[in-house]
Amino acid sequence: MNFTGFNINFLSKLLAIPLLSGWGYSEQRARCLSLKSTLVLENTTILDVSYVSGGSKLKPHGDCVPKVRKYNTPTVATAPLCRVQFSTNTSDTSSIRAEAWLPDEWYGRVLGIGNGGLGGCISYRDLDYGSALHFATIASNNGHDGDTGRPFLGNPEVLNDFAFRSIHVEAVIGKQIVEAYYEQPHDKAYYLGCSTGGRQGTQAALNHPADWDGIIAGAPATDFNRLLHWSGTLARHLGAPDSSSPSYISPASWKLVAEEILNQCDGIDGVRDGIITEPDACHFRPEALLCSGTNSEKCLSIPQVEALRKIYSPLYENGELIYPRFDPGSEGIRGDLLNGKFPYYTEEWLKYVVLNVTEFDFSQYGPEHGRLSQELDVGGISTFNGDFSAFRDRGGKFLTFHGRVDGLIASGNSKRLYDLISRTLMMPSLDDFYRLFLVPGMEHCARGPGAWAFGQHGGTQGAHNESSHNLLLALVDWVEGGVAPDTITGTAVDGSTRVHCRYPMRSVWDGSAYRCEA
Ligand SMILES: *[C@@H]1O[C@H](CO)[C@@H](O)[C@H](O)[C@H]1NC(C)=O
Ligand SMILES: *[C@@H]1O[C@H](CO)[C@@H](O)[C@H](O)[C@H]1NC(C)=O
Ligand SMILES: *[C@@H]1O[C@H](CO)[C@@H](O)[C@H](O)[C@H]1NC(C)=O
Ligand SMILES: *[C@@H]1O[C@H](CO)[C@@H](O)[C@H](O)[C@H]1NC(C)=O
Ligand SMILES: [Ca+2]
Repeated sequence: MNFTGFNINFLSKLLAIPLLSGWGYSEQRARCLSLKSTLVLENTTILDVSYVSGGSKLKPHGDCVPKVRKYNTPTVATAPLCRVQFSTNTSDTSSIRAEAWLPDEWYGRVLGIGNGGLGGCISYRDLDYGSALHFATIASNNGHDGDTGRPFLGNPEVLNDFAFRSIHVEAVIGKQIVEAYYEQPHDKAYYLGCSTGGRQGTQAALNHPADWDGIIAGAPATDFNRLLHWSGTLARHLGAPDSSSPSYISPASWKLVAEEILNQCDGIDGVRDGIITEPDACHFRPEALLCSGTNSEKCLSIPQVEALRKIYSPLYENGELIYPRFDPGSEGIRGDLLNGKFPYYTEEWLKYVVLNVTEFDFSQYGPEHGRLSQELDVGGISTFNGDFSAFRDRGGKFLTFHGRVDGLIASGNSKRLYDLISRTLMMPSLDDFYRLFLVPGMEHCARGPGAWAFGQHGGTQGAHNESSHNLLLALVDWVEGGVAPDTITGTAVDGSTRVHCRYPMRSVWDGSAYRCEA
């Protein structure tokens, strides 16, 4: 066994749990393959079972061709493991396709994996990540293949899988597969997801509080209907889908805007490093870019400046806050909120789920569509409810994080959810069971100029298998050792690190380093 790099808490817990030590290779392989005929689970068909030696290249489940994410590129299973592919009927008209990766060296832990966007795609990257860290890891296709909303049209049960059911099936069926294979029940169950996966994790804590002992819900797409409406509205401010609109802002002009925002706000935190630690302290004045004479590429027109004012303000309709503002500093994002197109996810959702049509003219998009989406709340997708009492009372632990240059989901929404839970449970601090880390310079779930890598998904653990630098290991320490993470240290692309603070603490530069202050 190779424990190099694990911190002491994690290690000592590992040693307490029996492994499959008694089995030799051929015995283990035979045991694995026998699952094909011996596993009998409710509503479930075992599609394939294979024993995989460490470092093997695997063929992903075939027909998932996501538009945005490339989850199903051929993947490597780092750990030797038993791979179980299965399908579970969730109703007469819906089913979930999933995989369980059961490592030879198992420490009693189950890990459920979330999805992204409107997917639709099994995250092989995270199956590998979890199983390499000795979790029996389960991931699913969220009830449909691909990253479009088309499968939802006329299929409310498929939508229900996406909205709340697939992660529950991972928990229920996954735990049974684990127990059958290892001949003993699991000890603790964890969940890991970001974006839609963050919403799924939040939904799980609210609706199936017994499923997971610890949940990581990154950059969660909570208040989902309003999130999509906000995205559509931002795009409309820029004239989308008409890129010849006078308020359209070209990529070159966005560069100007980004530079001017840094010019005005980078120094507020005490360091001009290209990162705005607290975007909420940045009161960007776009009129600084207003053309004085004739329009040119180096300045902005009045309609453009007006669009920017709206984008960098919270969205209110009829006096009601719909969604927090776009974080200044997030202009460099990939994704289609600001590029003059109508945002893909809002488009798919409105057509296939809200209006139940295949065509829609998005130049007609307006507040009434946001209201309709919110009123129907199909599948209970909104996931914006502060009542975490059942999850808290059973001892569940919840970790969430949000990048401050997330150009798809405003980080202010995670503060807003924290405050909603706090008010609902009448707990001024949620520290006992719920911690939110705000991450300066982090884009959506990963990337960006900040120190954004902290084990939030496969490929982000770098050289740091320690709970101080890895959120998943930190969660294990919290659930099993009672040691809650006060901070999390992220690693940037250049290898530098930064300590991230839990809300509502602030990250303050003291002249030589960032510290967290109340
Ligand atoms: C951390 O864990 C991963 C996955 O098990 C492994 O590939 C990597 O070598 C480990 N790194 C260290 C420093 O132990
Ligand atoms: C799942 O549903 C399909 C189609 O309705 C059916 O053919 C199959 O027998 C079901 N499987 C199980 C295990 O219930
Ligand atoms: C099996 O399917 C039935 C009907 O479709 C459903 O009520 C039940 O909850 C399902 N069981 C599991 C474990 O998903
Ligand atoms: C579209 O279909 C869903 C069921 O999938 C339904 O809840 C919703 O009310 C429908 N929308 C309209 C505008 O009828
Ligand atoms: Ca700065």
